[in-house]
Amino acid sequence: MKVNVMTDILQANDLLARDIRNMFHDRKIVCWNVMGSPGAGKTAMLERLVPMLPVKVAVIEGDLATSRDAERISKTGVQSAQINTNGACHLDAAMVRSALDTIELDDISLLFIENVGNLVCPSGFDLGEKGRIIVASITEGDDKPEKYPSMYKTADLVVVNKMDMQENSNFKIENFEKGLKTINPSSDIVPVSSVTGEGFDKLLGWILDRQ
Ligand SMILES: Nc1nc2c(ncn2[C@@H]2O[C@H](COP(=O)(O)OP(=O)(O)OP(=O)(O)O)[C@@H](O)[C@H]2O)c(=O)[nH]1
Ligand SMILES: [Mg+2]
Repeated sequence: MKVNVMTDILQANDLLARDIRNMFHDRKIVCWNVMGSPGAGKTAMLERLVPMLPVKVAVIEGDLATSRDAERISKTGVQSAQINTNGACHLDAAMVRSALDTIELDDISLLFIENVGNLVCPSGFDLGEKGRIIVASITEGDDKPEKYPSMYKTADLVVVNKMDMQENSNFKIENFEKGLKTINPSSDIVPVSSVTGEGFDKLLGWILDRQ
């Protein structure tokens, strides 16, 4: 008898993610799964964006080890929770379900889940989110959408971070955009710098349009 363990794991995850999505719907909570490479600036983007938001926010942080990202987010004054995956390269719905128990859901209408830094594994795991935001950074190179299609094809929005470093890089936003459109024509794209704040008005507008 052939046992397809991966299919079973994904089916179980999808069932739990469906329950989480229904719960978010009932509570009118909009949830974004924030994904991207290690060090792309996922936490830095959230640190700048969260204080700009006129709605109540919480952030769930996913990392292999340490609580550093949740500590950084808590300094903005919003609720945060840290998941440590103990080696796993992605979050799954069961981990998110446990973290949700530590958040006052009555107090929020917007939730960001920062996934483990990885451009492959997180894409296969539904967390019950409304949609997906990929944070890319210009130091990764402008060819990444086509090289990591499984991730980029699931994005609703790609935030291209670290635009303040463009002068010293060979990154061309038009190459990146062309590759993204090939993989995922419906994704939006917003270039930003989490250091200077460039692009954050547009990013804020994108989030609030979907709130
Ligand atoms: N110059 C510049 N540096 C940035 C920007 N955004 C983030 N950084 C720096 O990039 C490094 C990584 O930022 P993080 O926010 O920790 O990145 P991350 O994607 O959350 O990383 P992981 O959670 O470890 O995957 C830090 O040293 C940040 O200060 C930016 O817009 N410009
Ligand atoms: Mg981070």
